[in-house]
Amino acid sequence: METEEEKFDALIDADDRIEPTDWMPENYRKTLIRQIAQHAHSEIIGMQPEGNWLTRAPSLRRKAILTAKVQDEAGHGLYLYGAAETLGTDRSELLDLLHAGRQKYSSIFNYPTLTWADIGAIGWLVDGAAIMNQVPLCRCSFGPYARAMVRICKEESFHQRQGFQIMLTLANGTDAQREMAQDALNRWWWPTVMMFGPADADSPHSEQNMRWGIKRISNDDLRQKFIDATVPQAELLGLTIPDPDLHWDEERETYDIGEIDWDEFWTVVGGNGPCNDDRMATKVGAYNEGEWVREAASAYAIKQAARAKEVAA
Ligand code: BYC
Repeated sequence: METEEEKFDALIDADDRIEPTDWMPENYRKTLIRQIAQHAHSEIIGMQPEGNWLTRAPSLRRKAILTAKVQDEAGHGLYLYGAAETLGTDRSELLDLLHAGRQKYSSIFNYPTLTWADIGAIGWLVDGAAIMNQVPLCRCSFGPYARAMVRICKEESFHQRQGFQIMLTLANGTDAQREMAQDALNRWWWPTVMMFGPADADSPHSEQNMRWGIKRISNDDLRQKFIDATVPQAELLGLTIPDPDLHWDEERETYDIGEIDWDEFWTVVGGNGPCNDDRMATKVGAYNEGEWVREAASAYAIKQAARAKEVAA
């Protein structure tokens, strides 16, 4: 008779989905909780750099669009916490781990948004990178994560376009606007390139995650796809990517880039980037201020449960 592990391996080999009620190896479950939680936390913390410009958007239309985008990120966080909960964990547990610094969120959100052009650069570059990473996750072997990603990717695609449109407007505007757009590209380019994670050779989780069908494309291959898609977009904008070594490699038929500053990446991941302390203080502060909402919601739920019991009796 087939063991549970053999059944699981057969599903993975057949490229089928694993569902929450299926048996799964403990490390598969833990890896997914780690990745989905990190992803959910990134969506929620990612609201901060953009939220910073909600009150200063240059027009009512831009403000409405940005508000909708930031709300979308909150929704993504909620779908993802929901997906993680199907693995037997609890959202409040995951938040405790984040607040205690024991779970990560994406390095990219530890950089400041200094001008309005940063909102364009985030949409264009950061959401562009996120889509590149997340489209293959729609085929992830764990059903609830894969299904959550389908809707998230549709919304991210709209976000990317609104970011590019902001950059296009600035790039075709006054000299000061063009300079602002170039400055934002200068500051966001390398952190976005780093977002895909360490080089394959230095990525401890990649091999196993690829075998389990959690990751479908490696960090380096996704990074390359992003660069190849984005360089022509920068050319269309008339902006210069801040990498003197960037060039088209005739033989490989792809762009080669200069050295990535991995020290900077690990410094930011390690909690010492420009905004790490600020992001966490804001997040923990908001959570603590929301205590009364959680108390009210749970008092209401207890009351409803008691009423349902009375009716049933
Ligand atoms: N930042 O072996 P590796 C968004 C960590 S939100 C921080 O390659 P893995 C958006 C990694 O966790 C974007 N840490 O790991 C929202 C691991 O550390 P631990 C978020 C990073 O898991 C609002 C160690 O480095 N997207 O789209 O195989 C507005 C070794 O790495 C980072 C996701 O979360 C990083 N950038 O691959 C706009 C997508 N990179 O856990 C946009 C889902 C690596 O061992 N996640 N680390 O302590 C993934 O696809 C994968 O988890 C990663 C890393 C590619 C990120």
